[in-house]
Amino acid sequence: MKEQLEKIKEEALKQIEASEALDRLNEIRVAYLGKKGELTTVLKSMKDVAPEDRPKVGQMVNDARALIEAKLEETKTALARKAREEQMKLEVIDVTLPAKKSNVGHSHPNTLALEELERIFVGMGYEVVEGPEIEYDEYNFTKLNIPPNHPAKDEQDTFYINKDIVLRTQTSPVQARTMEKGKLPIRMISPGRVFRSDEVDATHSPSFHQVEGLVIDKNITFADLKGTLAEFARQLFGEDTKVKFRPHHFPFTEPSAEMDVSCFKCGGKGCRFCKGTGWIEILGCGMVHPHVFEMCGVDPEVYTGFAFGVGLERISLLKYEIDDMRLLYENDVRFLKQF
Ligand code: 2NL
Repeated sequence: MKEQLEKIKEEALKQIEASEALDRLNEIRVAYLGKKGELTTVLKSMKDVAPEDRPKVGQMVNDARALIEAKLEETKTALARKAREEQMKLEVIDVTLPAKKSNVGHSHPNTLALEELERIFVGMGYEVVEGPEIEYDEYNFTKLNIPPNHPAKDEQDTFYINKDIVLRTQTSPVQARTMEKGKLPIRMISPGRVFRSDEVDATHSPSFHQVEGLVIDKNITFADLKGTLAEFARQLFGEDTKVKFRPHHFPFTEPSAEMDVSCFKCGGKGCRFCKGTGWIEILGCGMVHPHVFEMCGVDPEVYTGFAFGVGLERISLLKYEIDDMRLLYENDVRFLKQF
């Protein structure tokens, strides 16, 4: 019986040492220590042992069991550690690999055009002032010499929040508010979103952007307007750009004009871009109407001034040769990346 026990013990230890997986250890445990395991079988045959030898044999069986269990436990720990080390090796992070490329956005053509306009006017000493997109009818129309029932209210039809409040149709209310504050002289541009109740097509949108300018001081004349806007055109479209002023009408300026620039594509000879005329219409402008001054608290006997308004989309479309305004509002990165 003693030899049998020794053999079982040796065989068990040998198998434990040779095992390479935790599953295998469990099989060994069942085979030796389980209910039908080899050691258990020995215990069951105790009845064949002489009564006086039973305690000794019992002790030997227990020792063998303890030894096998200890060996199993020790091997289990070693195998688990080895498995973990291998896992760590597999999961190691190579910090020298190139990083994932992050998707960087791109400035919108309107943003690029606005930054260019701001750069030019800030360079001439203008301040950039922004204001609310929802305005009182009074600031959007009345104070700009567009009284109730004026036909310009039809041309600039907009979205009414109620009978007194509208989505602004121009950024001039920002300038009216600046004049009211009474700090003169003024040299400002007011860029921002404006609204008109227009159908969407290649050149119209119910929401677009405007940059208006306003200069008020003593002795400001139409010559200042022409000189300033000619310089603006040269900086925006190139040193050789010529400008031309055509008489026009705006309710808030008198006299008023539209300014054309010589076509920067053909240099004024006439091409597809300028529809054969050699000129491209750029902005509206004029001398601030004395009635506007009065309604905004500026004394027209002391001060004069000029104002102008540019459609920002018009500049982006021209500058970047885009032929449909709708492309500006579709948020397609493939389009945006081109500029
Ligand atoms: C256009 C024409 C213009 C103004 C805007 C203005 C503002 C004040 C007083 C007087 Cl507070 N005038 N703004 C003047 C002339 C023309 O815009 O066609 N814009 C796209």
